Amino acid sequence: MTYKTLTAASALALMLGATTASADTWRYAFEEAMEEVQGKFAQKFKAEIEANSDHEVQLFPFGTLGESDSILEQTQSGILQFVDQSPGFTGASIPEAQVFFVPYLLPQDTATLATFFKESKAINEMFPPLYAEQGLELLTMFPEGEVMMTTKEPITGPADLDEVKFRVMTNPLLVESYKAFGATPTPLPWGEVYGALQTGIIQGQENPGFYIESTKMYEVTDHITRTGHNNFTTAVMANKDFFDGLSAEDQELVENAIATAFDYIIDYQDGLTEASLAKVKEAKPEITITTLTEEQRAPFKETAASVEATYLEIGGDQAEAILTQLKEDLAAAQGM
Ligand code: 6CS
Repeated sequence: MTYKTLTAASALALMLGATTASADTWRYAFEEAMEEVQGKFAQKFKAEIEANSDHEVQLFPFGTLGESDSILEQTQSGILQFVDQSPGFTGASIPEAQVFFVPYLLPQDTATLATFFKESKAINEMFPPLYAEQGLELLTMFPEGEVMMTTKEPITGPADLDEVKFRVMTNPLLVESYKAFGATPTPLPWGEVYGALQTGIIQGQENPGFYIESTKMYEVTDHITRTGHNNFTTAVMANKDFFDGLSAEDQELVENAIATAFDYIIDYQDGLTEASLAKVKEAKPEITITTLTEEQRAPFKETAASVEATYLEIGGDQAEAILTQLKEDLAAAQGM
Protein backbone atom coordinates (compact mmCIF):
# COMPACT_ATOMS: atom_id res chain seq x y z
CA MET A 1 0.00 0.00 0.00
CA THR A 2 1.40 3.40 -0.98
CA TYR A 3 1.57 6.32 1.43
CA LYS A 4 -1.26 7.95 -0.50
CA THR A 5 -3.64 4.95 -0.29
CA LEU A 6 -2.73 4.46 3.40
CA THR A 7 -3.66 8.04 4.12
CA ALA A 8 -6.91 7.66 2.24
CA ALA A 9 -7.63 4.42 4.11
CA SER A 10 -6.82 6.08 7.46
CA ALA A 11 -9.05 9.02 6.63
CA LEU A 12 -11.87 6.64 5.77
CA ALA A 13 -11.31 4.65 8.98
CA LEU A 14 -11.34 7.87 10.96
CA MET A 15 -14.57 8.91 9.30
CA LEU A 16 -16.13 5.53 9.98
CA GLY A 17 -14.75 5.66 13.51
CA ALA A 18 -16.33 9.05 14.02
CA THR A 19 -19.63 7.73 12.75
CA THR A 20 -19.44 4.67 15.04
CA ALA A 21 -18.53 6.81 18.04
CA SER A 22 -21.68 8.86 17.63
CA ALA A 23 -23.91 5.76 17.34
CA ASP A 24 -22.97 3.46 20.17
CA THR A 25 -24.70 0.42 21.64
CA TRP A 26 -25.16 0.66 25.42
CA ARG A 27 -25.96 -2.41 27.54
CA TYR A 28 -28.35 -2.05 30.49
CA ALA A 29 -29.16 -4.91 32.90
CA PHE A 30 -31.75 -5.00 35.68
CA GLU A 31 -33.00 -7.31 38.43
CA GLU A 32 -36.55 -7.81 37.19
CA ALA A 33 -38.48 -8.98 34.12
CA MET A 34 -39.21 -6.68 31.17
CA GLU A 35 -42.83 -6.05 32.28
CA GLU A 36 -41.99 -5.45 35.96
CA VAL A 37 -41.20 -2.02 37.43
CA GLN A 38 -37.44 -1.99 36.76
CA GLY A 39 -38.11 -3.30 33.25
CA LYS A 40 -40.68 -0.59 32.57
CA PHE A 41 -38.20 2.05 33.76
CA ALA A 42 -35.47 0.58 31.54
CA GLN A 43 -37.79 0.45 28.51
CA LYS A 44 -38.67 4.13 28.97
CA PHE A 45 -34.97 5.01 29.31
CA LYS A 46 -34.19 3.09 26.12
CA ALA A 47 -37.05 4.78 24.23
CA GLU A 48 -35.85 8.23 25.30
CA ILE A 49 -32.21 7.58 24.38
CA GLU A 50 -33.14 6.12 21.00
CA ALA A 51 -35.64 8.89 20.20
CA ASN A 52 -33.11 11.61 20.96
CA SER A 53 -29.84 10.19 19.61
CA ASP A 54 -28.36 7.60 17.27
CA HIS A 55 -27.41 5.36 20.20
CA GLU A 56 -29.01 2.01 20.82
CA VAL A 57 -29.75 0.58 24.28
CA GLN A 58 -29.80 -3.21 24.68
CA LEU A 59 -31.83 -4.39 27.66
CA PHE A 60 -30.94 -7.44 29.77
CA PRO A 61 -33.75 -8.46 32.16
CA PHE A 62 -33.40 -10.82 35.14
CA GLY A 63 -32.28 -14.28 34.11
CA THR A 64 -30.29 -13.23 31.05
CA LEU A 65 -26.96 -12.27 32.67
CA GLY A 66 -27.05 -13.67 36.20
CA GLU A 67 -28.09 -12.55 39.65
CA SER A 68 -28.01 -9.01 41.01
CA ASP A 69 -24.42 -9.19 42.30
CA SER A 70 -23.23 -10.45 38.95
CA ILE A 71 -24.80 -7.65 36.88
CA LEU A 72 -23.32 -5.06 39.24
CA GLU A 73 -19.84 -6.60 38.82
CA GLN A 74 -20.30 -6.63 35.04
CA THR A 75 -21.10 -2.91 35.19
CA GLN A 76 -18.13 -2.15 37.43
CA SER A 77 -15.85 -3.93 34.98
CA GLY A 78 -17.31 -2.09 31.97
CA ILE A 79 -18.97 -5.09 30.26
CA LEU A 80 -22.28 -3.34 30.89
CA GLN A 81 -22.78 0.43 30.77
CA PHE A 82 -25.94 0.64 32.93
CA VAL A 83 -27.39 -1.41 35.78
CA ASP A 84 -30.33 -1.33 38.16
CA GLN A 85 -29.34 -2.83 41.49
CA SER A 86 -31.31 -2.34 44.69
CA PRO A 87 -29.61 -1.27 47.93
CA GLY A 88 -30.80 -4.64 49.26
CA PHE A 89 -27.83 -6.11 47.42
CA THR A 90 -25.46 -3.11 47.51
CA GLY A 91 -25.11 -3.11 51.31
CA ALA A 92 -21.89 -5.08 51.37
CA SER A 93 -19.96 -2.78 49.00
CA ILE A 94 -21.60 0.53 50.03
CA PRO A 95 -22.51 0.04 53.71
CA GLU A 96 -24.21 3.46 53.89
CA ALA A 97 -26.86 2.21 51.39
CA GLN A 98 -28.20 -0.03 54.15
CA VAL A 99 -30.01 3.02 55.53
CA PHE A 100 -33.04 1.97 53.44
CA PHE A 101 -33.54 -0.97 55.81
CA VAL A 102 -34.15 0.97 59.00
CA PRO A 103 -37.81 -0.05 59.50
CA TYR A 104 -40.54 2.60 59.32
CA LEU A 105 -38.08 5.24 58.06
CA LEU A 106 -39.68 5.71 54.63
CA PRO A 107 -43.33 6.79 54.28
CA GLN A 108 -45.74 4.84 52.04
CA ASP A 109 -47.34 7.82 50.33
CA THR A 110 -46.22 7.74 46.69
CA ALA A 111 -46.32 11.50 46.11
CA THR A 112 -44.21 12.17 49.21
CA LEU A 113 -41.77 9.44 48.18
CA ALA A 114 -41.46 10.86 44.67
CA THR A 115 -40.68 14.33 46.05
CA PHE A 116 -38.24 12.82 48.53
CA PHE A 117 -36.29 10.82 45.93
CA LYS A 118 -36.20 13.75 43.52
CA GLU A 119 -35.08 16.37 46.02
CA SER A 120 -33.20 14.49 48.71
CA LYS A 121 -29.75 15.91 49.38
CA ALA A 122 -28.68 12.58 50.90
CA ILE A 123 -29.59 10.72 47.72
CA ASN A 124 -28.56 13.26 45.10
CA GLU A 125 -25.47 14.77 46.75
CA MET A 126 -24.16 12.45 49.46
CA PHE A 127 -24.61 9.00 47.89
CA PRO A 128 -23.01 9.73 44.46
CA PRO A 129 -19.42 10.05 45.83
CA LEU A 130 -19.89 6.77 47.74
CA TYR A 131 -21.04 5.01 44.56
CA ALA A 132 -18.18 6.69 42.64
CA GLU A 133 -15.67 5.00 44.98
CA GLN A 134 -17.06 1.70 43.63
CA GLY A 135 -16.64 2.80 40.00
CA LEU A 136 -20.33 3.69 39.62
CA GLU A 137 -22.16 6.85 38.59
CA LEU A 138 -25.40 6.92 40.62
CA LEU A 139 -28.05 8.20 38.20
CA THR A 140 -31.21 7.89 40.28
CA MET A 141 -33.02 6.05 43.04
CA PHE A 142 -36.74 5.39 42.89
CA PRO A 143 -39.43 3.63 44.96
CA GLU A 144 -41.06 0.36 43.86
CA GLY A 145 -43.89 0.09 46.36
CA GLU A 146 -44.93 -0.96 49.83
CA VAL A 147 -43.03 -4.01 51.08
CA MET A 148 -45.25 -6.82 52.42
CA MET A 149 -44.50 -10.13 54.10
CA THR A 150 -45.72 -13.34 52.51
CA THR A 151 -45.67 -16.37 54.81
CA LYS A 152 -47.06 -19.86 55.24
CA GLU A 153 -48.71 -18.98 58.59
CA PRO A 154 -50.59 -15.79 59.53
CA ILE A 155 -48.58 -12.95 61.11
CA THR A 156 -50.13 -10.56 63.62
CA GLY A 157 -47.02 -9.74 65.66
CA PRO A 158 -43.33 -10.61 66.17
CA ALA A 159 -44.22 -13.80 68.12
CA ASP A 160 -45.65 -15.29 64.91
CA LEU A 161 -42.25 -14.90 63.24
CA ASP A 162 -40.53 -17.02 65.87
CA GLU A 163 -38.68 -19.91 64.18
CA VAL A 164 -39.80 -18.64 60.74
CA LYS A 165 -36.91 -18.84 58.27
CA PHE A 166 -37.52 -15.62 56.42
CA ARG A 167 -35.76 -14.85 53.14
CA VAL A 168 -34.20 -11.40 52.88
CA MET A 169 -31.94 -9.80 50.30
CA THR A 170 -28.23 -10.15 51.04
CA ASN A 171 -28.00 -7.04 53.19
CA PRO A 172 -26.56 -7.15 56.73
CA LEU A 173 -28.93 -4.49 58.13
CA LEU A 174 -31.97 -6.22 56.64
CA VAL A 175 -30.79 -9.37 58.43
CA GLU A 176 -30.59 -7.38 61.69
CA SER A 177 -34.02 -5.92 61.08
CA TYR A 178 -35.65 -9.36 60.69
CA LYS A 179 -33.79 -10.62 63.77
CA ALA A 180 -35.32 -7.70 65.66
CA PHE A 181 -38.73 -8.67 64.22
CA GLY A 182 -38.27 -12.11 65.83
CA ALA A 183 -37.66 -14.14 62.65
CA THR A 184 -34.69 -16.25 61.52
CA PRO A 185 -33.44 -14.19 58.57
CA THR A 186 -32.09 -16.16 55.62
CA PRO A 187 -30.28 -14.06 52.98
CA LEU A 188 -30.66 -15.52 49.50
CA PRO A 189 -30.29 -14.29 45.92
CA TRP A 190 -33.64 -13.84 44.21
CA GLY A 191 -33.39 -16.85 41.89
CA GLU A 192 -33.51 -19.25 44.84
CA VAL A 193 -36.58 -17.87 46.59
CA TYR A 194 -39.49 -19.64 44.82
CA GLY A 195 -37.84 -23.06 45.09
CA ALA A 196 -36.84 -22.52 48.72
CA LEU A 197 -40.44 -21.64 49.64
CA GLN A 198 -41.75 -24.58 47.63
CA THR A 199 -39.48 -27.06 49.39
CA GLY A 200 -39.99 -25.47 52.81
CA ILE A 201 -36.34 -24.43 53.31
CA ILE A 202 -37.76 -20.98 54.09
CA GLN A 203 -41.27 -20.06 55.19
CA GLY A 204 -41.48 -16.37 54.35
CA GLN A 205 -40.18 -13.51 52.22
CA GLU A 206 -40.91 -9.80 51.70
CA ASN A 207 -41.49 -7.80 48.53
CA PRO A 208 -43.77 -5.14 47.01
CA GLY A 209 -47.29 -6.14 45.92
CA PHE A 210 -46.59 -6.02 42.16
CA TYR A 211 -43.67 -8.43 42.58
CA ILE A 212 -45.62 -10.84 44.80
CA GLU A 213 -48.13 -11.04 41.95
CA SER A 214 -45.80 -11.14 38.94
CA THR A 215 -43.39 -13.70 40.42
CA LYS A 216 -46.27 -15.83 41.78
CA MET A 217 -45.05 -15.76 45.37
CA TYR A 218 -48.69 -16.37 46.31
CA GLU A 219 -48.43 -19.89 44.90
CA VAL A 220 -45.89 -20.84 47.55
CA THR A 221 -47.17 -18.80 50.52
CA ASP A 222 -50.65 -18.43 52.01
CA HIS A 223 -50.72 -15.13 53.90
CA ILE A 224 -49.81 -11.59 52.89
CA THR A 225 -49.24 -9.18 55.77
CA ARG A 226 -49.02 -5.42 55.39
CA THR A 227 -46.79 -4.35 58.25
CA GLY A 228 -45.99 -0.96 56.66
CA HIS A 229 -42.32 -1.31 57.63
CA ASN A 230 -40.75 -0.32 54.33
CA ASN A 231 -41.08 0.80 50.74
CA PHE A 232 -38.78 -0.89 48.20
CA THR A 233 -35.94 1.33 46.96
CA THR A 234 -33.89 0.68 43.85
CA ALA A 235 -30.98 2.47 42.16
CA VAL A 236 -29.88 2.96 38.54
CA MET A 237 -26.19 3.42 37.88
CA ALA A 238 -23.71 3.70 35.03
CA ASN A 239 -20.11 2.53 34.83
CA LYS A 240 -18.27 5.65 36.01
CA ASP A 241 -15.44 5.62 33.47
CA PHE A 242 -17.97 5.15 30.68
CA PHE A 243 -20.13 8.01 31.98
CA ASP A 244 -17.15 10.34 32.54
CA GLY A 245 -15.97 9.57 29.00
CA LEU A 246 -19.26 10.65 27.40
CA SER A 247 -19.52 14.03 25.71
CA ALA A 248 -21.36 16.72 27.69
CA GLU A 249 -24.19 16.32 25.19
CA ASP A 250 -24.47 12.56 25.83
CA GLN A 251 -24.29 13.02 29.60
CA GLU A 252 -27.21 15.42 29.33
CA LEU A 253 -29.04 12.93 27.09
CA VAL A 254 -28.63 10.22 29.77
CA GLU A 255 -29.67 12.55 32.60
CA ASN A 256 -32.76 13.71 30.70
CA ALA A 257 -33.74 10.12 29.86
CA ILE A 258 -33.38 9.17 33.54
CA ALA A 259 -35.52 12.15 34.63
CA THR A 260 -38.24 11.24 32.10
CA ALA A 261 -38.16 7.57 33.14
CA PHE A 262 -38.39 8.61 36.81
CA ASP A 263 -41.60 10.61 36.25
CA TYR A 264 -42.97 7.81 34.08
CA ILE A 265 -42.31 5.10 36.69
CA ILE A 266 -44.00 7.11 39.44
CA ASP A 267 -47.12 7.50 37.25
CA TYR A 268 -46.94 3.85 36.17
CA GLN A 269 -47.13 2.72 39.79
CA ASP A 270 -50.28 4.70 40.55
CA GLY A 271 -52.77 2.09 41.78
CA LEU A 272 -50.38 -0.78 40.94
CA THR A 273 -50.22 -2.23 44.47
CA GLU A 274 -53.98 -2.55 44.89
CA ALA A 275 -54.45 -3.85 41.32
CA SER A 276 -51.74 -6.48 41.91
CA LEU A 277 -53.28 -7.61 45.20
CA ALA A 278 -56.65 -7.92 43.46
CA LYS A 279 -55.03 -10.18 40.84
CA VAL A 280 -53.45 -12.28 43.61
CA LYS A 281 -56.83 -12.69 45.29
CA GLU A 282 -58.38 -13.68 41.97
CA ALA A 283 -55.68 -16.27 41.28
CA LYS A 284 -55.82 -17.67 44.83
CA PRO A 285 -59.08 -16.74 46.62
CA GLU A 286 -58.07 -18.52 49.84
CA ILE A 287 -55.00 -16.31 50.40
CA THR A 288 -55.36 -13.85 53.29
CA ILE A 289 -54.29 -10.23 52.84
CA THR A 290 -54.13 -8.48 56.19
CA THR A 291 -53.25 -4.88 56.99
CA LEU A 292 -52.00 -4.81 60.55
CA THR A 293 -53.62 -2.27 62.86
CA GLU A 294 -51.52 0.46 64.46
CA GLU A 295 -51.64 -1.55 67.68
CA GLN A 296 -50.37 -4.68 65.92
CA ARG A 297 -47.66 -2.65 64.18
CA ALA A 298 -46.42 -1.11 67.44
CA PRO A 299 -44.04 -3.96 68.46
CA PHE A 300 -42.52 -3.99 64.95
CA LYS A 301 -42.10 -0.21 65.13
CA GLU A 302 -40.39 -0.50 68.50
CA THR A 303 -37.49 -2.31 66.83
CA ALA A 304 -36.66 0.75 64.68
CA ALA A 305 -34.45 2.41 67.33
CA SER A 306 -32.21 -0.65 67.80
CA VAL A 307 -31.92 -1.28 64.04
CA GLU A 308 -31.04 2.40 63.56
CA ALA A 309 -28.33 2.04 66.23
CA THR A 310 -26.96 -0.99 64.38
CA TYR A 311 -26.95 1.01 61.14
CA LEU A 312 -24.78 3.64 62.82
CA GLU A 313 -22.36 0.86 63.80
CA ILE A 314 -22.18 -1.01 60.49
CA GLY A 315 -23.28 1.63 57.97
CA GLY A 316 -19.80 2.95 57.15
CA ASP A 317 -18.04 6.29 57.83
CA GLN A 318 -20.87 8.40 56.44
CA ALA A 319 -23.70 6.53 58.20
CA GLU A 320 -24.53 9.21 60.75
CA ALA A 321 -24.34 12.07 58.25
CA ILE A 322 -26.50 10.16 55.73
CA LEU A 323 -29.13 9.21 58.30
CA THR A 324 -29.38 12.75 59.66
CA GLN A 325 -29.65 14.28 56.19
CA LEU A 326 -32.12 11.64 55.02
CA LYS A 327 -34.41 12.39 57.97
CA GLU A 328 -34.23 16.11 57.16
CA ASP A 329 -35.01 15.38 53.51
CA LEU A 330 -37.98 13.19 54.49
CA ALA A 331 -39.34 15.91 56.79
CA ALA A 332 -39.01 18.43 53.95
CA ALA A 333 -40.79 16.10 51.51
CA GLN A 334 -43.57 15.60 54.04
CA GLY A 335 -43.90 19.38 54.27
CA MET A 336 -42.94 19.49 57.93
O1 6CS B 1 -36.40 -9.50 46.51
C1 6CS B 1 -35.64 -9.38 45.55
O2 6CS B 1 -34.56 -9.93 45.51
C2 6CS B 1 -36.11 -8.60 44.33
N1 6CS B 1 -37.19 -7.72 44.64
C3 6CS B 1 -37.57 -6.79 43.79
C4 6CS B 1 -38.81 -6.02 43.98
N2 6CS B 1 -36.82 -6.47 42.74
C5 6CS B 1 -35.58 -7.15 42.41
C6 6CS B 1 -35.01 -7.94 43.56
O3 6CS B 1 -34.13 -8.88 43.10
